[in-house]
Amino acid sequence: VDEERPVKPPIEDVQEEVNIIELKEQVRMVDKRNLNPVNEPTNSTKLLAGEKSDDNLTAVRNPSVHKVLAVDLTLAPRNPNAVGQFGWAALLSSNEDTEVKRRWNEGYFNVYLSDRIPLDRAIPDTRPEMCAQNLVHDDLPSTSVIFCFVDEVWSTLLRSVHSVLNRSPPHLIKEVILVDDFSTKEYLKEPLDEYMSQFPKVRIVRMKERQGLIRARLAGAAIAQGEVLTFLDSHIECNVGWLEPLLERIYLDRKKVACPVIEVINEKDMSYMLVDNFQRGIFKWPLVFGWDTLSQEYIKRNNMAVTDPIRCPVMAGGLFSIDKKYFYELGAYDSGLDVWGGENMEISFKIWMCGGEIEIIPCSRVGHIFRGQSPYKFPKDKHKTVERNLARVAEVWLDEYKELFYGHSYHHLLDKTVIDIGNLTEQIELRNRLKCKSFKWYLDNVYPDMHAPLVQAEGLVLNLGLRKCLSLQEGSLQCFNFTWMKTIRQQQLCVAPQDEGNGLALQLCDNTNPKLRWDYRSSSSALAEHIIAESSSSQLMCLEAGSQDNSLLLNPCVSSNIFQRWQFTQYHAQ
Ligand code: LR7
Ligand code: MN
Repeated sequence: VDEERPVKPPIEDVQEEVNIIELKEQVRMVDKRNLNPVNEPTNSTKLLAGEKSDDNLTAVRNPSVHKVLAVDLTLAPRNPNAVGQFGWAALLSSNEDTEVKRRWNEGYFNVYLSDRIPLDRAIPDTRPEMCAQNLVHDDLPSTSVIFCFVDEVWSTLLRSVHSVLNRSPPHLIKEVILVDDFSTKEYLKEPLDEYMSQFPKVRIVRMKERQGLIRARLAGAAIAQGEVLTFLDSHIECNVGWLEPLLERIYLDRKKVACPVIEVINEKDMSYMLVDNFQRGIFKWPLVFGWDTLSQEYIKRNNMAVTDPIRCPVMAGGLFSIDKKYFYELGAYDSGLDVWGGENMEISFKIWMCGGEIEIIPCSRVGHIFRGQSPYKFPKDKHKTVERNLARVAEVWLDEYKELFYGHSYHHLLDKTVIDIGNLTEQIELRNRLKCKSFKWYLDNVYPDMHAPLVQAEGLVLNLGLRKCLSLQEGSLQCFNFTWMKTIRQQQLCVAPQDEGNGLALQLCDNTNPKLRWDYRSSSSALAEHIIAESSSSQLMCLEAGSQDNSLLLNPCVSSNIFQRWQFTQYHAQ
């Protein structure tokens, strides 16, 4: 998932048609769509073979090109020579570097440059050619476009709105709702009201306190009058013909949730970059979003054309259209999700498990600025916010598979005294009321290629031929599994150290009890260890097979002790 995916260069003949500055480093192959999810270690940007380093601004600087004055083109005819026009990389002179750097953190992209690009610039039409043959109905439903934002950069917010107004059939746009999530910037107050007053379709709603994007979207949806809700991030550019294919899909089936292909507005040079076809949205444990290219085999088997909708196990989150009534039938978003993150998983599982479908529509394309960091402040710690949201989603939707979520580095979330994930009654009731299918059904039917073994390893055995002396090895009830919760489990019972002495016993499993957790150290030739938390002894204690009888003991770990070496008959984790 985290591999680089190639981005195709913008369409070549645009350059010939238009007499603009020769651009050498036009094509940037680094895929910006791979987010650095907060719940995964960040990878530094990888480059494709033969590429130049991308970690500076020199690629957008060309001393022979002059700074183009910021021309307000909103009301003027398009200027083919304007900086960034046609989605080409905009070039700045080297003496502008300081300004570029100075303003970078306002949005964690090239804000200085964005402010110089026309608000209604043209971008290359990146739709597959076959899209021209697609027909849509002439009585499509109208949509309310909802942008929520907090401290968004002025020029990108406006460019986002202009792209909707300019590139959508007017009769399909019921309104554009801007939900200001309690921004601190002055320019987003009266100046924004004033600017938008020239567009009768634009409505502005302001949150009275910071709510986060989930509750801000809900506030926008609550006042929406269109038949379809279309959610967009506030730093996007809708491409030619983006809307009709989304609405057509919903028109044909109101339970389909349609997403555009998310393309890339380069955060350094603001060029519009198209992405490869046949990409779907997926997740890996612990609920980390990613992109995945459909295999040739899948494409062949389903006889897929480049323009065919792509079924997605999960959506990226920010850009999609959904029938408004259906959105509310599904219970909208869980309003207990805070600020940012996880809501894409929630709505995706909910849609699939409760009778809907999520698709990427290749003939609908929208560019998005992928930023390395969030430019706005989080009311609480970002990691904590996201993991709490994800834990809510896991508890409501994942059934027994939630162990895989917690088991992939979220064990600490099991301790509900450390983290309060809030009340879930309403969400669980909703799931029951809607008679949603199980997560297993979802895995089997929507995401069958997902690797989701319920335990890490099965069949605990001693490493040696000493099976006879070990009672665990005899009879049908002798099979112990090593779970994602790190327990050594046999049905409902778990191997537990006794409070006193070095004996062990079986007790009812309790995933929240850290005393039942064992570390399996494959490096020290299959050793199951139990970490004693008591501060008095920081010594590692290991599960040991009694050498004389059938007993199991807990003894200080000694790596040379062969009675402490354990293995399993089958391992499932990668
Ligand atoms: O507290 C907040 N209040 C807000 O109004 C935090 C954010 N926001 C706004 C913000 O101004 C922006 O317009 O919400 C929007 C999304 O925030 P971003 O742009 O910081 O999010 P992102 O693009 O980094 O992250 C993706 O995942 C998010 C998880 O909650 C949301 O679903 C985003 O919409 C989503 N973006 C996309 O899907 C675009 C493609 C990214 C990919 C892959
Ligand atoms: Mn975004």
